[in-house]
Amino acid sequence: MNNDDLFICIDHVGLAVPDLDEAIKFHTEVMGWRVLHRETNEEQGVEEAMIGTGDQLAENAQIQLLAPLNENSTIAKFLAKNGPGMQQLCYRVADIDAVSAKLRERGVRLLYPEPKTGTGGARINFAHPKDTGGVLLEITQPVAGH
Ligand code: CMX
Repeated sequence: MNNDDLFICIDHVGLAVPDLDEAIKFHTEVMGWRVLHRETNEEQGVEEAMIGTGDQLAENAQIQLLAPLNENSTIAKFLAKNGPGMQQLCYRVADIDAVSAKLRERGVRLLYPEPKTGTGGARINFAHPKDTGGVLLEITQPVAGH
């Protein structure tokens, strides 16, 4: 990794789905991906699964399946407006505090003043699609060892 690089790689692409079990079935049985991790994140209002290849989270690029936990969920709102589909792109970073500072310095507004907790305990934040050319951009610092 070059010292000037902000990002390590694409960590995952997030897909909004109405039903997590059905989406897992399609992406494993038809697409041949593997479920690497599954959890409920109350704060984000989602039931989610990370699918991909390899043996553990954040080993390779992943697909995150995101189903709404309730009707107030960001994902419920997204599904009502757009239907199922790509909701976010997520870049992996080594130091989210340093990258957040750099992005803010360059005029990109992040949604949260401090990182929140994402998949598998990762530290996450988001840049609003209005600041990033129409793509909801997440940045994630996975837990060391994942
Ligand atoms: N991708 C691209 N554009 C999007 C978008 C998305 N996912 N979500 C909203 N937008 C656009 C809308 O199209 C709309 O544009 P126009 O004004 O041109 O019509 C504008 O943003 C506002 O849309 P909205 O429906 O009113 O949405 P909100 O402002 O209520 O919410 C956002 C947008 C980004 C603040 C909200 O989705 C958010 O807080 N996201 C971050 C948290 C999150 O996504 N959590 C779930 C995943 C958890 C995880 O990854 O772990």
